[in-house]
Amino acid sequence: MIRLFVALSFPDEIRQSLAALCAGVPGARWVNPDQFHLTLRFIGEVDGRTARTVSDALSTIIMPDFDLELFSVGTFGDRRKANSLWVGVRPNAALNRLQEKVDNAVLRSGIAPDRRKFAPHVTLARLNNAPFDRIGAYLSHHALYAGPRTRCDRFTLYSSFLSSSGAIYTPEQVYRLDGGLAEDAEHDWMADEAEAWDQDHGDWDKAEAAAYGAE
Ligand code: 2AM
Repeated sequence: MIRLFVALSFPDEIRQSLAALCAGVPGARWVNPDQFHLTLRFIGEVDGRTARTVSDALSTIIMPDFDLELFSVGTFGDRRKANSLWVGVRPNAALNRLQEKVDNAVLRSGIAPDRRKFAPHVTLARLNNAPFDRIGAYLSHHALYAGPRTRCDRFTLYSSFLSSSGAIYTPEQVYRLDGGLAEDAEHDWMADEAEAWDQDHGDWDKAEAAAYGAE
């Protein structure tokens, strides 16, 4: 099984700009700049075959490139007990359209709907009992933060590995918005995973095919 999500990754210019925001809240666990991303759809644990189906569905997405601007900061969780600190996005119809296309592709692959409304954000830190007044000061100080404008022409299927020092995100496949696959995915896990799955379940597939009278 593999834990997956679909997200936008960012160029170095944006990572550096976000990294500069990662200070000033005692006890915050700041995200490593390599790991910054904007989640379009969390998928969760799937087997190799489902992963391949999801990836095939994602590869059919085509739409024009668009610009994105990160803007302002906020928290999730109770007002007095925030659990994460994030950067938001200036309202962006094209980003919402991409999110809908990704969501539809994931649903078509048989993954359960995500009931939460899309709230585009880039998590900067996880918080655990951070002082309320320091969070308030941080939010006021960075309320008008505006990241460099960036062109989005691709999105990424990531795996997430939960280690003792936190989650490690790995880009597994990169999809260009013009419909092509980018060359810079880290490794061809889907072929490996899917092959392992097929080896484990091949006999079952054949038995099922026979039961349904297939050739
Ligand atoms: P977050 O940054 O706000 O925590 C990988 O876990 C990515 O998927 C994170 O960006 C996380 O958002 C997002 N995500 C959305 N729903 C999730 C869920 N139910 N469990 C874990 N991560 C989720």
